Amino acid sequence: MSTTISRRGLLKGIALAGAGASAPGCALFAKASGTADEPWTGYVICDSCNHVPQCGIRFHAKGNTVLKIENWTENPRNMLCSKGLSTLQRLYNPNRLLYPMKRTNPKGSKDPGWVRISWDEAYKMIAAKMLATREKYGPESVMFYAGDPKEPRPAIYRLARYFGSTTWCTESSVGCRSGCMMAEELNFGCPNNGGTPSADTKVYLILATNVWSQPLDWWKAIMAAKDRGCKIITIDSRRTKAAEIADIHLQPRVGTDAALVAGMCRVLIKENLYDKAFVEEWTNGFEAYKAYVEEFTPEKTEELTGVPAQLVVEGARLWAKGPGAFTLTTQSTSHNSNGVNNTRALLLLPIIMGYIDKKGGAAFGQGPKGLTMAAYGLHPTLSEVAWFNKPEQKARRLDREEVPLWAEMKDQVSPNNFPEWVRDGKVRMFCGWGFNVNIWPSPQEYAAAVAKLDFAFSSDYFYRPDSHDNLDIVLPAAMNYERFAPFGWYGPRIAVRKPVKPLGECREDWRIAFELGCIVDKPEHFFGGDPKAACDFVIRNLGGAGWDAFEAALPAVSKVPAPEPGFEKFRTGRMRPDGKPGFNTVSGKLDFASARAGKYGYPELPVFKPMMPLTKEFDLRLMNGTRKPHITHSKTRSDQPFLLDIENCLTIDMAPEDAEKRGIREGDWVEIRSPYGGPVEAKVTVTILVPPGLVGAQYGWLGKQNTQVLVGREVRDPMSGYSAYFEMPVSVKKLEKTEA
Ligand SMILES: Nc1nc2c(c(=O)[nH]1)N[C@H]1C(S)=C(S)[C@@H](COP(=O)(O)OP(=O)(O)OC[C@H]3O[C@@H](n4cnc5c(=O)[nH]c(N)nc54)[C@H](O)[C@@H]3O)O[C@H]1N2
Ligand SMILES: Nc1nc2c(c(=O)[nH]1)N[C@H]1C(S)=C(S)[C@@H](COP(=O)(O)OP(=O)(O)OC[C@H]3O[C@@H](n4cnc5c(=O)[nH]c(N)nc54)[C@H](O)[C@@H]3O)O[C@H]1N2
Ligand SMILES: [Mo]
Repeated sequence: MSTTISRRGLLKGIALAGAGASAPGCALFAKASGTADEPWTGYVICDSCNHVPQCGIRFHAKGNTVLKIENWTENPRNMLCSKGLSTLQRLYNPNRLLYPMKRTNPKGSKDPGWVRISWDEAYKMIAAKMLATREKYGPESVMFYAGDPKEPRPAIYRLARYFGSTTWCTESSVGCRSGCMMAEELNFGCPNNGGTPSADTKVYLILATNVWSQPLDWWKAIMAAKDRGCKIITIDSRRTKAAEIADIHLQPRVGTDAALVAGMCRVLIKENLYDKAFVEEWTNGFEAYKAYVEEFTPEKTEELTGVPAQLVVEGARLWAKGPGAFTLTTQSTSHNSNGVNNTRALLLLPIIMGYIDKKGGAAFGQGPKGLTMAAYGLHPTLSEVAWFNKPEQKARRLDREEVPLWAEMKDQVSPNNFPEWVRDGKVRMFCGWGFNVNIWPSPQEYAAAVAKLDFAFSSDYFYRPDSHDNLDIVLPAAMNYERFAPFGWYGPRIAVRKPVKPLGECREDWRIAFELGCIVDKPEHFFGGDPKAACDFVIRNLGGAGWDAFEAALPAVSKVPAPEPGFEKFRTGRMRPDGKPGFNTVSGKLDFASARAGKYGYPELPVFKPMMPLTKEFDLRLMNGTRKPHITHSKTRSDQPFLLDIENCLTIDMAPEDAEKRGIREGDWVEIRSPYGGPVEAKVTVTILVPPGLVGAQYGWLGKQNTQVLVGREVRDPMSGYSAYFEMPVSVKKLEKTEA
């Protein structure tokens, strides 16, 4: 598949789509400047979703202008989707930020009065503020933040570390995958959210994972397994594509997974289907869990979850016909107020059956030494992750009393109390990369906090009024086609890039972080400001031949040495840093009960807890944010106008019964309210994708269509500090209007 667009056609398309994100009063578009007309071929990584699947893009350029893109077939991830294929529209979008800008009007003014400044001036102002703020209020008062963009992170980790601030946080510590990862680490002693089924897998468990959130090859692998005769069980609150192809679809009400799993485990125990020998030798706390699940009869489980009693039994019996593998959502089960425990419960299913690291079971893959995307640190040595994990740093953390288990386990601070930190003077300055206030519940409160800071800057592709209007400086970031760092990696394989030069004065994020580091600290800590040198350092650290050799090999994707794969690595000490058999948990075993959680007053077992009750007024539950194939968070709308052709406003999914009761039909406009905010306006799709009682929505639409105002800040999972994005009770009423 490939896509080609002409500059003229592109500009026309964008004008029609009315891209709503330009900076007031700035000429932002510069022509791509090429040197020669020689056609050449480049290689980069797609950054459309969350910088994680790292799908490969091959592009054809003339001079410095990319004319056409296609699948980079030699790359292990080589199928571009609608989002990736439209990224050229983003690269040449006339609303791109191209120059550093500073405000000239006081905060709170309607027009910030942005003027173009040089990088020198921007760096001088920022560095002076960083040093003065640290001097006066201590290092923790300077907050470092990266949004969904994960690629800038390794460099920002390093900047925060050498600047000496533990107030380093990301969208993952606000509310992405780290909540589920916390559950994985509590149960397994390491992150593991599963993988695709192998040739020997007999049953595959899809735990709340959305086909549309995954790279295209994910679905292909599952369909291939199904063709081989592998049985599929899907546990999802909606009737998704993954539910449609399942042999058994278990559809618990949102946030009730801990009860469903308790019911299933009770069946496995009563019918003696579980792996007794494995449980005895390799797990901890089984007896306590066994006693806990006693009350979760199939009937009681049905009452709590909505899953028919018979299906609870059948689901458990089918799962016992393993070996079984699983895949776990990256985030959605952590988006309710019992999120970590619901996720821990789901992850007991492979444990109780002993499918851990067995042939055909749940693999515990090990990449090249130290290379871990799990912390989005790319490489712990580059990111200096060890520094953040030292006791003296942990003792200084701003979140240590608010989310103590999180603070112990995670190297990134939980910033969900950012408004309170600003109010109390704990945070004075903000250094952002890809910062979006609309990630948060009640985003207006976070925007107001930004306005109260002494100084704030962020780097971005575009000017986003909600997030940027109260900054002091906005910096233009180079896009994926224009940067060297970081390289893509797929197990032992490493894909370096051959990019174009940035448009205007854009700079890559790694360079911005390193250049600031050179000023506030020492150039020798920051590779003299050179991102490519930093990547070369990591590649050589991994035993690879280095950047130049890897670039010369393009389009082939090079390799670094990696540990031999192997099964049951826990028997031979490969799962623990000390080399002893077992797992890297406190108990040394897989934990049904976690003393680590108990230490801070959380329940040791992954217990069930009811969700916020619905009321007469707020009689539906809002699942605010499940993924769609053509949308990423708040991006990919006006940035890539092709995608607005698919959907150009907030649409919500409603079950036919719920729509009918309210006199609502497909295509009607409605208003949504919650106890915390609204009204939010949306167009309705009537669909069996959602069960009665549940409304599904996309977050990321702005203005009157911004669903984040419906989410209350105080409803959180106490373990992760994450907001209950998927739990809010809402009302939905028909509006008498036909246009947005
Ligand atoms: N209600 C609800 N809220 C949610 C979620 C949900 O499901 N429901 N999901 C949560 C999850 S899982 C996530 S990951 C977050 C996502 O939350 P965000 O991090 O807010 O994601 P984006 O909307 O992608 O915004 C990121 C910003 O970074 C900019 N950007 C993109 N790439 C780069 C880059 O490489 N460099 C720089 N400098 N800037 C860049 C974009 O232009 C954009 O302005 O939202 C969370 N919030
Ligand atoms: N197209 C696209 N792809 C993306 C993104 C994007 O914005 N767009 N974002 C990327 C990012 S940052 C992330 S974190 C991932 C998210 O990836 P996923 O977590 O896979 O995505 P979601 O669609 O939020 O949720 C998955 C499923 O969980 C179900 N679910 C929700 N709550 C519950 C519950 O309480 N119990 C059960 N059993 N099921 C539940 C939903 O019905 C949904 O089908 O996607 C990444 N990929
Ligand atoms: Mo995410």
